[in-house]
Amino acid sequence: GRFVNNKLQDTAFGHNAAEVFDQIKSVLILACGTSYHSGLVARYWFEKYARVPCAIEVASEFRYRNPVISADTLVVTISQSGETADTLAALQEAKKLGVKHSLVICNVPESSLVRESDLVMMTRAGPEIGVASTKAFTTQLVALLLLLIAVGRRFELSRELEDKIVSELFGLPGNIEKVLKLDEAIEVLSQRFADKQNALFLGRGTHYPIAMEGSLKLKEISYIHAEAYPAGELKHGPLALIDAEMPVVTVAPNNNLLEKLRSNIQEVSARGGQLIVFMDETLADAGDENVQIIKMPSVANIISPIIYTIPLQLLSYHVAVLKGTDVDQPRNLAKSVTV
Ligand code: F1P
Repeated sequence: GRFVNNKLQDTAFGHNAAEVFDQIKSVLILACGTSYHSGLVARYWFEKYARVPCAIEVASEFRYRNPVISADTLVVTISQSGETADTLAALQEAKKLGVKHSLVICNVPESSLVRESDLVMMTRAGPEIGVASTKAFTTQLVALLLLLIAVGRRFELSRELEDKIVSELFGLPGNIEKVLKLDEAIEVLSQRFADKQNALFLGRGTHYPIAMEGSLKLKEISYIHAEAYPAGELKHGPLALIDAEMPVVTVAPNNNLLEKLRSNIQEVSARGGQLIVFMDETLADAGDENVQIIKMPSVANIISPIIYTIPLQLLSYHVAVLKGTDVDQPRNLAKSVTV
């Protein structure tokens, strides 16, 4: 019942959702870990496509800051488990500060965050067996696109873009199937990482948080130290780290980005660095022997963060398997951090 005649219903978020969405003037997203990264993508979407003022903070810091927050803000928490203590505490802090409306994007119906929130969007990603969040992340992104429609309609999201998002979402399974076919190529690529101590991930715009998520996955399951930077920040410090021992993974779906990345590519290549670029199959190669290109299916910008997440998850998986680490139960980590 979420869609009637291809139009998303407000009630997908709860019976009083329309009333809440009509009142809000801005969105504040609070989440931890992987869920924070999906929120970061959503901030780009909300502001870029619908001009919805959107802020985001890691939930674990929110209550230590005495933030200025207005009552007509919609607080959106994102959590796979619904039990992350810092996210729950942040929601409670926001309510103490006078916020009236809250919505949770969550995978567990009977969880604390669901109980504490006015509106609920269940992700239905199925049980996450491994500790590191993967399908929950891509599903959160889908839920956030639906929220973009519901809230964005009240701001500046055009009807045309709304229809485009809906049709791209219906086409998503087919595109994901195509990306999964890259599995073998990514397995081969993973050999370049197995003996490395460090890696860098670069992205721009909505793909910067995807680079962050790629680096978090590599850390979590293969224990390789990885950092993500916005592509433009490379020359402001991290370039000093580049040598043959530092693979640089770049998420560069569109031409505009690839053009701007050419100087990055040269900078890395000149220092003997290995560059791995995930890019749209329709674009021309960078043409450099130190650059390995993985060609991705050509997809609309709006859904490309979902599509580009998958090869990065596969990369971490194959590196972890090669290194013999426990993919499902990484050392020191818990499925939900309840303290
Ligand atoms: C947040 C999170 C996960 C991470 C690990 C620890 O959990 O940081 O993203 O992979 O499981 O917790 P949640 O609030 O999304 O359940």
